Amino acid sequence: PFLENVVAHPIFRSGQATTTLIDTTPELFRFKPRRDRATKLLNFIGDVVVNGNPHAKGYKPAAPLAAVPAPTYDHSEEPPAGTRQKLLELGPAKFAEWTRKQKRLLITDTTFRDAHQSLMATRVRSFDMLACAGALARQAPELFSLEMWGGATFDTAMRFLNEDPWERLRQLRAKAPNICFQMLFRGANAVGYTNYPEHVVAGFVRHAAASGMDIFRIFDSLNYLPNLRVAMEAVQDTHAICEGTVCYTGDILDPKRDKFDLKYYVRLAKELERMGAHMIAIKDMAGLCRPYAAQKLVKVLRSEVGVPIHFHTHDTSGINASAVMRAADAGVDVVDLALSSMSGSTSQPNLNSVVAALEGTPRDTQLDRATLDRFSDYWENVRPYYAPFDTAPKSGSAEVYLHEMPGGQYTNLKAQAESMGVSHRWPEIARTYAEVNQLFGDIVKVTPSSKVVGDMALFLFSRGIKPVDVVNLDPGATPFPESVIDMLSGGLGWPDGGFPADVSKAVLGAQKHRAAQARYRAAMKKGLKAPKLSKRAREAKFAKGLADTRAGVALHLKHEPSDDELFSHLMYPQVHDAFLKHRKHFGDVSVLPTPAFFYGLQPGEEISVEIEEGKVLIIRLISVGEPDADGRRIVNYELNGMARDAIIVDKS
Ligand code: 3PY
Ligand code: ZN
Repeated sequence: PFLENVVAHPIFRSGQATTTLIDTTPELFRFKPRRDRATKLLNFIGDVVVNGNPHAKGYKPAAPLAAVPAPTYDHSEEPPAGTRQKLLELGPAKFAEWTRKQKRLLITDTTFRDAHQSLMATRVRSFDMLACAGALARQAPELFSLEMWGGATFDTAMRFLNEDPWERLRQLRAKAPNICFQMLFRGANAVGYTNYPEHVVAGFVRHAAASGMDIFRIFDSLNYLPNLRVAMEAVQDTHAICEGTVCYTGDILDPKRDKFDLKYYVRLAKELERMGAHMIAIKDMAGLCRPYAAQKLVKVLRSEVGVPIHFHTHDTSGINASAVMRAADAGVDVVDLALSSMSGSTSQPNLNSVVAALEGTPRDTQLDRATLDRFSDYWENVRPYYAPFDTAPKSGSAEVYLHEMPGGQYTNLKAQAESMGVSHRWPEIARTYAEVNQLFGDIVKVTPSSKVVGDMALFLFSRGIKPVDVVNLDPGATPFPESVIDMLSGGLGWPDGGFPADVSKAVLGAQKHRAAQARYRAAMKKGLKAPKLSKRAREAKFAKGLADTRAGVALHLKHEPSDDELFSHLMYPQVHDAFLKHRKHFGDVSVLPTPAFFYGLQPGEEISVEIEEGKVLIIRLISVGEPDADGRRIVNYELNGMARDAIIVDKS
C-alpha cells in the first residue's frame, strides 16, 4: 500500500519527486486498509442497527448502555513480577514445589473463563476483559493464575462473538504479562467435543504454550486416563504446568455411591502423578463436593500425593464457599474463585468474600480486598451488556444433588427445553437427566459426556420413553442421538467398568454391541501402556502428521494457514470458515464496545473505537433511512466529524 500511495501521489506523478517526498508527505502512510477498516465497521454497525445482531436474541436495551470505565493505572509503570516470572525462572517442577510450600491460600480468578461460561453462556467479549486486564496485572499481582481460555471459550469466541481466540490469548498476555494464564483442556477432545488425532492435540498444546499459556488443566469427561496422556506429555515438553485432573462426581460421604468413593479418587490422583502431572486438580464441575467431603478429600489427597492440589468447584448449591473454606483448612494449595459480581449460582464461589474470610488467619491470601472490590464493581456494571445471555438461576438450589449437571450445562439445557416449549416441565427433565445417568451406569458428567446425557434425556423425554424402559426396546431399532451411539461405542473412552451391557445392546444393536465390548476389553488390556517415546521421537512423529494435515487445510483455505488458522480450523472447520468470511466482510469487530457489537447504535449515540494502538475512530449514528424498492436503507454516520454513510439491505 505504501508504494501504491507513492505512485498515486500528484508530486510523484508530476515527475518531481525526490527522496524527501517520503519525509514531507505524511499522507503517503495513510493506507487504504485503514479506510477499509472504518468502512467495514460502519457496515457491520449498520447491519446490526437495521437487522440486529443474529446472536443477540432480538434483545434491544431501552436506552443506550454507557461505556463502563475500568480501574485506572499508570501506563508507564510495568506490572510487578508475578507467578509467570516465577514459573519461567524456576521451571514447572520447582514452581510446583514453591506452590506447595506457600502458607497463604493461593487463588485462581476464573472471571475471564468459567464464571461467564457458567453464568452467561460464555459470551463475555475480549473487549471487556482487555479493558481491565492491565489494571488487574498491576493491582492484583498476587493472584496465582487467571483462568481465561479453553473450555467453551474457543468455540463461542468464533461462533457467537466473531473473535479470534488466539488473538484474545495474545492480547491479554500483552496486558497481563505477570500472572500465570490458565486454560481448561478437554484431554483428547482439546477444546472441542470429539476426539482429535494425537498430532492435533499435541500441536494445539504446543501452539497454546507458545502463545502465552502457562497452566493446562487437562481432564477427561469419563476420567478415562489414557485420553489424557498425549496432552499431558505435550505440556511436559513446554515451559508450562501440566495439571492432571480428577473430575469429581457422586458423594464420597455416601456409602451407597461407592462407585466414586475416596479410594477411586486417590487411585486416579496417584496415577496422574505417575503420569507426570505437576499439580492435581479436583474438578468439581457441578458443585457436588459438599463441604465435609471437600475437607476429607483434600486432606487424604494431600497426604497421598506429593504435588499441589488445586480445588475447583461451583456454587450451584449455594453452599460451596464453605467447601472452599474446608478445603483451605485441610491444606489445599490453590482454589478457583470468581470476583463477587461474577460469582455465585452456577459460577464459582465469591473470591472477594473468601479473601475477607481468611484475613488475619494462617491462610490469609495477602490479596487486597478493596482493590478486588473495584474490579468486582467494574464487572457489575459490565454485566448488563450481556443481559440476554445472563440466565443462570438467581439463587442456589439443592436440586443440583439430584441432577448433577455441570455449571455450564445447566443454563444450556434449560434454554434447549425452552426452545422445545417444555420449560414448565423442567423438574421432570432434571429427573430424567438423573435417571439417564443411572442408565449409563452412573458416569462422570462433564463436557462432552454431560452433553450426551442431556441429549439422551431430551430424546427420551420428548418421546415419552422412561429411561428404565430403554433396555426393553428392540435392540438397535430406536434412532437414538448420534452422540449416545458414539459414547456407548467407546468414542469418548470408557468409564470404570464400561457401560452396562443391556443398555449398550439396546442402543447399539447386538452386532455393534459385540464390537464395542471387544474394543472395551482391548482398551482395558492396553490401559496406560503406550509406547514410551522420547521427546525427540514424539516431535518427529507429530511433525509428520501435522505437515500432512496442514497441507489438507491449505487446500481447503486456498492459502498456507498460519498456526492460528490451522488449529482453529481443525477444532471447528465450519465455524472457522464462517468466522473468516465474517472477518473478510466486516473486518475485526472485536474492537467495538460490547453494546455496539450486540445492539448497534441509537441515533445520536457516539462511540470511540480504537482500531489499533493510537488510532481512534469516533463514530456517531445520525439517522437510518427508509428502505427503497429493493429494501436498501441508507445509514448516516459521522466518522471523525465527517459525514459517511453505509447502504444496508433490510432483511426483514
Ligand atoms: C468445559 O469443558 O467447558 C467445562 O467447563 C467443563 O466443566
Ligand atoms: Zn467449572
